This record gives sequence, C-alpha cells and structure tokens, in this order.
Amino acid sequence: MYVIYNPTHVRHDPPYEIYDGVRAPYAETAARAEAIIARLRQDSSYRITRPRHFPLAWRRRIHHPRYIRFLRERSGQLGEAEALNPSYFITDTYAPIVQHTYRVAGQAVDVALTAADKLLQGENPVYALCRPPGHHAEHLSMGGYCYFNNAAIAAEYLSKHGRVAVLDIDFHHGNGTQHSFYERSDVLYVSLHADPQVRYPYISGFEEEKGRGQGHGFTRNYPLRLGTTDAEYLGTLRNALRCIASFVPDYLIVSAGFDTYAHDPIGGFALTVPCYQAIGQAIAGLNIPTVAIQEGGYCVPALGDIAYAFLQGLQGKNL
Ligand code: Q9C
Ligand code: ZN
Repeated sequence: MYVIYNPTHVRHDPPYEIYDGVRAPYAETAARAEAIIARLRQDSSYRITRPRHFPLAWRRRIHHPRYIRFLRERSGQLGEAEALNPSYFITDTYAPIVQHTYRVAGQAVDVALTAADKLLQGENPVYALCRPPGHHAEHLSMGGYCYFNNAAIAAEYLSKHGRVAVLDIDFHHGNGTQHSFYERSDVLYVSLHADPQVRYPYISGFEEEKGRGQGHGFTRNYPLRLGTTDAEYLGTLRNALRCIASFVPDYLIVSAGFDTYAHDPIGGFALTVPCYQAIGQAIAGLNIPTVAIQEGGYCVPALGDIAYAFLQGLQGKNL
C-alpha cells in the first residue's frame, strides 16, 4: 500500500506545552512519525512516497483566511530557537508556534491530500503519515498539537467526488473535524473517544451532539470510559461501523490516533497491539475506499508496532 510521508516534519518541534500554566515536555514529537516510518520500512510492500503540493485554496475551504495569515506571519517572525504561545487563534495551551510550524503544517495537508488523490486514482487503502496532526484544528483556531485539519481538508477534497464518512479513532474527540461538517449532510463524522467530561477537549464529543440543520443526524459520538478494554472498544466500533455502513459512503477517512494504547502517556484506555489489527480489519470489512490519516499516539516505543498492526488489518492481513 501507499504511505505518503514527508521527512521535513522534524522541523516543527516545539520545546514545551503548557498544562494549567506549567511547562511540560512537548508530547507531539518528531520521533513519533520517525518510529512509524522506520517500522513500515521493514516491509517492502509499503511504498513510501513524498507528497505533491496542492493549491492553498483547499486549506481556505476549512480554515479562515485570518487564521491562516496569523499562523504564516507569526511563524515567519520567529527565530530558530524561539517558540510563541499565542494569545489568539488558539483554543488551549497545546499548540505553540515555532519558526517552521506554518510550512510543516502545510506540508502535512499536502500529505493528506496526496493520499486522498491516490484513493481517487484507485489505490486502496492509503496511509497519510501526517505530522503535525490535525483533528483539533478549528476554522479559526489551532489547539491540541493541531494547526491545519488534515482530515477535514481531505474530506472536503473527496466530497467533490462523492459521499464521505470520517471515522475518528483517536483517544480524543476531533472537535475541529466535527465542527467543519456539523451542518452538512454529505459528510458524516463518527468518533470513538474518551468521555469529554473527564478528558481533553472537554468542550465537545458528547453523545447529544448530532449535527445541526441539514447536518442533523450526520454527526455521531461514542464517548467511552477510561480504562476501556479491547473487547469493549471493538464492540462499540462495530456499532460505529454500522452507522457508517448505513450512510453508504463512497469514501472513508480514518482519523487514526494511537493514543488509545494501554501504555500511552496521555491516553487512558487499555488497548493492546493486536487490537489495532482487529480495528483495521473491522474497518476493512466495510469495503469502502479508505484513507487513514495519522492523528495522535504518544507511546513512541510502541508506535511502530501499533501502526503496522493497524495497517495490516486495514489491508485484511494478519500480523
Ligand atoms: N498533560 C492529539 O492527540 N492534553 N492531541 C494533554 C497532558 C492535550 C491531544 C494533557 C491533548 C491533545 C492530536
Ligand atoms: Zn489524541
């Protein structure tokens, strides 16, 4: 299968995040994507390919021009070792800007769009190894390690060619993606995530959020308890997949976060490595052309094996 990857992501490397006013090491490190690509390189059936550049107009369909300009200008003003924690255009304290943030975040959009394009050319499944991730990025704000919403932009791109479902399996609710399509009936958003009552992003991902206006019924949230096991997760996933199947999408985007893993330093579920193969295989059972887009996942030593298990499953293969 095709893996779209751009090694220049390493230049977006903020030094710290802020939790309740206190500095902590930045969890969304370059080592994450490097661990995944190193594992995929061990299997020659993974065709690792650079992205091509897409017109900036695609970003503007999801993000406000003022927000994009802010990110571009503030990145450009920073020196090599500087980090800016902006006061505006941000929903939390988890998305500092460094010198190369605008460029690298834009390249992650190209990774997602190149993968979506491969899907249109008949490749299936396709994996976009995006970094930084995107699903917390909103129309007018960054947050949660996310700057541009790679999955939402890819969904918008594919929606010109058919009905699109987004399945978000990151540990955290994808607030930015949900809000991008909240009033639309041509893009379905379905998410499994930690109960937002007790985990980030706190402000969205509740079961009662179902879409608005024409979009009513086209958002579906499955909040799960902390400590969720493989069996519980796979049971809920089956319900989510039924919901997707009844929408009859032409394309499926999976916002693939691996912070549901038992030993993830930020997450709080109990999933094991083999469960990711089962998740991939269950998704493959839908038989819908699928692009997986990398979101979170912070247990760097396990990320290679988790991603490999998931992608093998997504191709209907065993470990
Ligand atoms: N003290 C993604 O997974 N909160 N973003 C961390 C740690 C921020 C996660 C709290 C979580 C953002 C893409
Ligand atoms: Zn996450």
